[in-house]
Order: sequence, then structure tokens, then C-alpha cells
Amino acid sequence: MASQTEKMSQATAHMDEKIDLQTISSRIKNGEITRVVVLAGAGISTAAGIPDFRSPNTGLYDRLAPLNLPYPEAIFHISYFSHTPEPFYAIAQARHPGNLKPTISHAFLALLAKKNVLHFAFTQNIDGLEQDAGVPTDKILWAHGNWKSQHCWKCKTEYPDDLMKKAIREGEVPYCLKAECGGAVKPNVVFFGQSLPFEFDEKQKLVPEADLMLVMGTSLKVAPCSQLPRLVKEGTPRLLINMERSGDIGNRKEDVCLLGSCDQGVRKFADELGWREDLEALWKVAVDSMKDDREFEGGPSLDECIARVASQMDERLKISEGHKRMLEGHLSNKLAQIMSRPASQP
Ligand code: CNA
Repeated sequence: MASQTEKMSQATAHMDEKIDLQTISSRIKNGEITRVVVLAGAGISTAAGIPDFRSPNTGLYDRLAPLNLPYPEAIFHISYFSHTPEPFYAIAQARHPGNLKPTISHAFLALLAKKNVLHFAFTQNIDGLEQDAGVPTDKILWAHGNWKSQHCWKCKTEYPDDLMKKAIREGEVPYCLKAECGGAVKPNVVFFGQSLPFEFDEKQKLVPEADLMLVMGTSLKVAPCSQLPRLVKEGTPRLLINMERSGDIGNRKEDVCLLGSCDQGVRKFADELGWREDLEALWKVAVDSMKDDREFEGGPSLDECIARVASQMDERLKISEGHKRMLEGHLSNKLAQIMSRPASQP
């Protein structure tokens, strides 16, 4: 492994070197790169069957159109959830991570840890598949929380796992066990309008220590995670593996963009590193060790869930429209009665 002084002289020697995947791989192989910081997003899980947010047509935001939400992110906004949790639970059944298996991209993160080069990983994903793939929990921050526990959004009372599973299976909103509270139960995922886990501030200090930043499967549109790649020191390579360019990656001389699917990208990276066999083996073990969670199988698809809640919301709108018309009629009758009374009548 290269010493700090060796690393500094190597860095000076590399100043004019053109960086590509091969250069990065050889620097990992010769021990110059030992601290890889990762930022992952929804794109590493789409191959596991979870749509991302922003991909046109296939992303969740486009598919939510039938719900006529004030804006698509509302479904994950705490203020909207606090009065209208139904759309969130209607889609939770189809999106629940209970019946999913890690992708080879998740396994690649575990392999980085196994090869002792994972300095730290930040994931914006809430599916927990990094843990299922074997990424050690002290090497990763679920910056937007995960589905592993839940509580009442209002009074914070914990809610049991079995009741939560039942609610999700039935597409119903679970409510606080304290009857006088009445708040909806929310999985411990970070909604828009909520703070990130307190560890985020501390852990982001690890980013400038990186000698490689790997950004995978993210549009870099959600702050503050989107800002992490900017904390990487100038001169340190940043490698993007994503369908499209994202954030400012590509603007620095030492940026490398590997455009295409994350799974293809990590396989190519593993080939360069000579780790391909290890990667495939690790992935196989991770997938085989997952027990089949058939509990959520056979349920309605995401689009069916969306259509169902859209019609329920339309129904509710009709009822409240009817109620509004009834009140308006009542008020105008009252007004007409008052106007037709003699002036002396009370
Ligand atoms: P996003 O804004 O939807 O962007 C996803 C990015 O990944 C886009 O740039 C896509 O082009 C790209 N992409 C999609 N599929 C692939 C693929 N197979 N290979 C390579 N690239 C791909 O999602 P972000 O993660 O950037 O946004 C952060 C949000 C998304 C966080 O709040 C997450 O909680 C939230 N999210 C999480 C999940 C999950 O847990 N699996 C799913 C959907 C959304």
C-alpha cells in the first residue's frame, strides 16, 4: 500500500495524465487509491424492479399523473402526507422492498468493502438492498432512512412491524396506536421537508478524504446529497456510472463518465480490476441468501395501485363537491329567507 509521501509524489506525477477507467483501476490495483467514497441513488435499484423517480415514462413521477397531485413530489412531502397519506400507502404495496433482491451494483459496493477500499458509502435509497448485498453497516449511511422501522409522524410513537406489514399488504393507511393522537404511521424514511439523519453532517467530512468518488445511479437533483461530489478535492478522480450525465460531473479534468446501466458499468469496472469472478460470486451468495418473501407477491402492480387510489380520490372529490354544493344551496336559501323578511322581524 502506498505511503502518504509516495501518494503525494504520485499525485504530482499524474497532473497531466488523462484519466479513464483503466487509470482508475490501475491506481486501485497498485494501492494508490485506497479510500473510495460512494454516492448511490435509485438507478442502482431499478434492475431490482423499483422504478426511480425521474426517468421519463418509467419513473414514478410520470406514472403518478392519474393522481393529479399538486406536484409529484407531494406524495413524499411531510406536509402533504400529514393530511393525505392515502396515495403514499396505495403505492407502498407495490414498492415495498420486502420481495426484492440486490443487484450486482449493490454487490459491487460490498466487494469494495471486502477489498478494503470502501472508505464510506452514502445511499439515497430507502430499499436497504445495500445491506442485503453485504455492505457493512458501519460503512454506509442511509441518508434518506429506510423501511426497517416506523412510527406515528405526529407523536412519534413506534408502530409494530407486523401491523405495518399488514397495512401495506392491504393498501390501507396505518394509524397511531394512541387513539387520541390519530396521526398516520410513517416508515422511517426521510420525506421532503424533513431533516436528514444527524450523522450526515459528520459523515460528509469523509468526502474530502476520498482518493476516488464513485457516483452511481443518481440524477443529483436532491440536496444535500447532490452536493457531496463537490466536496471531493480538486485533482481527485470522480467516476460517474449512470444512464445520463448528472450534476457537475464531467466538468473537472479528472472526471470520468461511464454512461449506461449501473450493472453494465460495474461489470466493466470489475473486469478492469480483475475482480469479475469475485463480483459475480459475491452477488450470487447475496441473492441466494435472501429468503423468498412471498408475502408481498401476487399483489397489484404499481400502475394498478395508482389507478385504484385515483378512483378513490375522485370519489372523495365528488363527495366533497356534493357537500360543497349542498352547503352553498343551504346558505343561499337562508340568505333568500333573510332578505324576504320584513325589516322589524328579528
Ligand atoms: P432519480 O432522480 O430518480 O434519478 C435516478 C438516476 O438514475 C437518473 O439519472 C437515471 O437516468 C439513472 N438510472 C435509472 N436507472 C438506471 C440504471 N439501471 N443504470 C444507470 N442509471 C440509471 O433518483 P435519485 O436517487 O437521484 O434521487 C434521490 C431520491 C430518489 C431519494 O430521495 C430516494 O429516496 C428516491 N428513490 C429511492 C428509490 C429506492 O430506494 N430504490 C427508488 C426511487 C426513488
